[in-house]
Amino acid sequence: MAGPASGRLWRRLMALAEIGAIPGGGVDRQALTAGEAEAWHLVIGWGREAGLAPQTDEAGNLFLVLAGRDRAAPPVLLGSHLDTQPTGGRFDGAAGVLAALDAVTDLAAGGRVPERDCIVVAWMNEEGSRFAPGMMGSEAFCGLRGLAAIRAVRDADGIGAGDALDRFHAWFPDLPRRPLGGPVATYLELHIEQGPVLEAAGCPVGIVTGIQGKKTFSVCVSGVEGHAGTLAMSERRDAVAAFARCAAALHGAIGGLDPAIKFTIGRVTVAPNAPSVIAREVRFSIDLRHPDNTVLNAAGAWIEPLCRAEAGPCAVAVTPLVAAPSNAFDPVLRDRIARAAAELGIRAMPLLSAAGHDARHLASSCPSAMIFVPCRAGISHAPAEWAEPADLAAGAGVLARVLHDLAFADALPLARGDAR
Ligand code: HGY
Ligand code: MN
Ligand code: MN
Repeated sequence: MAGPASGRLWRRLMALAEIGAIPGGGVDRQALTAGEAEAWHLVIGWGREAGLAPQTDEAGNLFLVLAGRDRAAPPVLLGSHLDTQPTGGRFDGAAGVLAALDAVTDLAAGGRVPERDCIVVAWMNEEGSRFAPGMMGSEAFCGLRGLAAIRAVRDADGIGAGDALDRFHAWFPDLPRRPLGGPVATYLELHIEQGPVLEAAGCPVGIVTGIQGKKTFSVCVSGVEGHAGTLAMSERRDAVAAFARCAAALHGAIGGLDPAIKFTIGRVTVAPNAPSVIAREVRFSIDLRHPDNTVLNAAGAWIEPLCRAEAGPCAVAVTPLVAAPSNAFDPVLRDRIARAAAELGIRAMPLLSAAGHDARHLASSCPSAMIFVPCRAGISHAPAEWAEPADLAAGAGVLARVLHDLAFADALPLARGDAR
């Protein structure tokens, strides 16, 4: 399907990708930075052209509202996120926000007032790279993480998320605030797959069955500083040496547990990080994922004992950050997505999401579903991330068609077999 919307969607994606562009076609537009604010200005402008009213909330989420006939009815929300990893791609998050904007823009242009508000959303800090953990905006919206805990988190420069949020909001002094959270009728999110399945199957649209489970931790190994040239090896409490043993043991025991497990130590910070000083402290991240919650929980329970066993003379503190079980998206919505694809003559297939998304949290509050489009070789969280215009147009077309059903349905959630 290649209509004006697909041309507009692609042009906007490429324009948005200019904000925070890095060599190799990637994007560095991290949460609550001036870059993300610039992206907000651009997207708010496009929303205003379509007659959508911009709003934000205390958690720093962005909403673009198409007013419905019954303003008191729970709205339909659709979107994703505008923040990226430091070496992110042009499509992760942005494709979902802009496809949602395209669908609501076309709905508004149709001239028929929807039964309920239809709202484009961009969630705050989905990626969790500047402030960990990620998905702060959707967790706060769904009441899964308190604002005080979110505002207390600090980035690598010691800037608190709360201060960053207040500074960010100050860049939008006239943006109305909506109450945090509230009832939602249905949530939809389009996203690139960030995996190889759809491309390998030659299929332009994925109907996401659910998101695999995820646990993240922050681990602190504490030793004692010393002179690299004078302190005997037997006297040392070397935090880097202890970290190396912990990392090797964790990769051996958990990383090799079974083919479906994903175990990542992605961030390591050393203090004082000086070549001739025996390290006082090492903080490192753990990202653990598996589709089977029993395996995920068992592997997660091994982390602390394994680290303690390898720490030697150093101390270890393991802090759980995220514990998100595998979930299943709404079967009625998945069925509706399948029918919309069939009506448009677009091939679609079910698949599990290996990557995490805000939809996981919305699914705890309302019927939610995701539409995937392929990305080249499954590459994501890297500048080489790429999606084909035709696939994005196909996925956006399916999203728009399902939105149309949700916008004009007499009642939501949709019941199985609801006619269009
Ligand atoms: O980490 C994730 O799964 C997501 O892409 N932020
Ligand atoms: Mn994403
Ligand atoms: Mn991501």
